[in-house]
Amino acid sequence: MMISAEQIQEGNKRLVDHHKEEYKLISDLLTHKGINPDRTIEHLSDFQIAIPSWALGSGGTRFGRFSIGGEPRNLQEKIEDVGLLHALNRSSGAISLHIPWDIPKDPEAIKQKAESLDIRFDAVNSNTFQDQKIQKHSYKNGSLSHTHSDVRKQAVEHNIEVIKYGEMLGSKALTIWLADGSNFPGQQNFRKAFRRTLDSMKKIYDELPSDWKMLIEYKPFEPNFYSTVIPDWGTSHLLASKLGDRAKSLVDLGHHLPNTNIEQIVATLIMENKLGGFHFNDSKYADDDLTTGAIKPYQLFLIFCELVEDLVSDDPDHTFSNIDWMIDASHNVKDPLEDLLQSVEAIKTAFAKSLLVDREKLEQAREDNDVVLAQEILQDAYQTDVRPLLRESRIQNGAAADPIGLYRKLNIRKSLIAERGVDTIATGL
Ligand code: PSV
Ligand code: MN
Repeated sequence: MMISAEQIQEGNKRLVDHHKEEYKLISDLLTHKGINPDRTIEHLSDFQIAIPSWALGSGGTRFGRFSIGGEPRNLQEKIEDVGLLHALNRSSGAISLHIPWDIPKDPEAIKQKAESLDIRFDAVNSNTFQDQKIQKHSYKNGSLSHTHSDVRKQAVEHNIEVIKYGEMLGSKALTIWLADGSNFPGQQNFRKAFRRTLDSMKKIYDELPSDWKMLIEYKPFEPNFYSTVIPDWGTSHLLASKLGDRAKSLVDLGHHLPNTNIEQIVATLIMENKLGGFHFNDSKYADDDLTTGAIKPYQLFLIFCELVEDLVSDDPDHTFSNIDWMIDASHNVKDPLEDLLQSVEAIKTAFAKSLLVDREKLEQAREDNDVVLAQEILQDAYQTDVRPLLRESRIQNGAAADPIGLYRKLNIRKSLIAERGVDTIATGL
């Protein structure tokens, strides 16, 4: 199923007049502050956030899974779902595939389908955290860090195979997230596990096409509860530094212990030119995979303040455009498409607010150790209602003024259920 340009226009009609009034207010406010509204809209329009192929169905926990109905049955349908999101917000123009859940059996047809919906292929993800039926060795005790060389070899070969699939579709990055680690003290030799992981990663890095990046994700716990081989940004950064320029760290918001200062991590990685990928979600406790911005929107804003620092300074070598942005969430009770629309909106809201920070004044306040003023400057941007800016960017790009409103008005989920059935289950976590 597809949403036509006419349906979008029709849906926007009744909202446009009121929007114009609201947009005028904010564009006057920005101009008054010396910020160019058109440039801000341009930044917003350029910013695309990839949708992970595994977030299009209802996720589950180890206690249960409640299907939403009409879940995509194959890769074609997953791409169609991303096409629906992109038609509604024009900000979801990329999909990130997970192998072997999404092996493209007919890569040409898959590519064409994506092209027809204006969707490109973001980073490809390998999976050495689950055993597949046809696989020889088990990953129960690890993959790239395993004590046995034949298991490591299998995991390395899998990653190289993932690169090959990515190449067929035009991806430019491989994301590695390892479940490797240990559940009990004494179980694993930390140093040996690190060295084995590095050695395996070197073998994968050697096979990385010259215009590709290797993104190394870190996570402090789960599924292992005592230690993980790549627990934090420092370890990810260490591996990336030892591997080479094209290896970078990937920050997943859910992969930090509560209250970690993620914005500071972001600042350091950008400073070292080692931030390559970003996974958005939100959490109260750990890797909760909740809708981005649902719990800690101010933290998200502060993170964006760091992310955009070199973008707003018009530094031609800025990191921002070279980062792979992706939502990494799971939807246990919401319609996944509605949840993804909410996440994109929250991400762009934080992004837009971060663009409103008066950087010059902030820097001066910092130099003067004027703590109160520095906080006021951040709050001034954070408290601004940027929704009309986001709406204007969508309208200019032919998207829906109110994506969730239109999704509901068009009864998309009902149509998907009619087309695909109630009992469909999408591959993924
Ligand atoms: C597991 O925590 C995880 O959410 C990682 O963040 C990966 O990016 C994702 O699963 C898919 O492998
Ligand atoms: Mn992730």
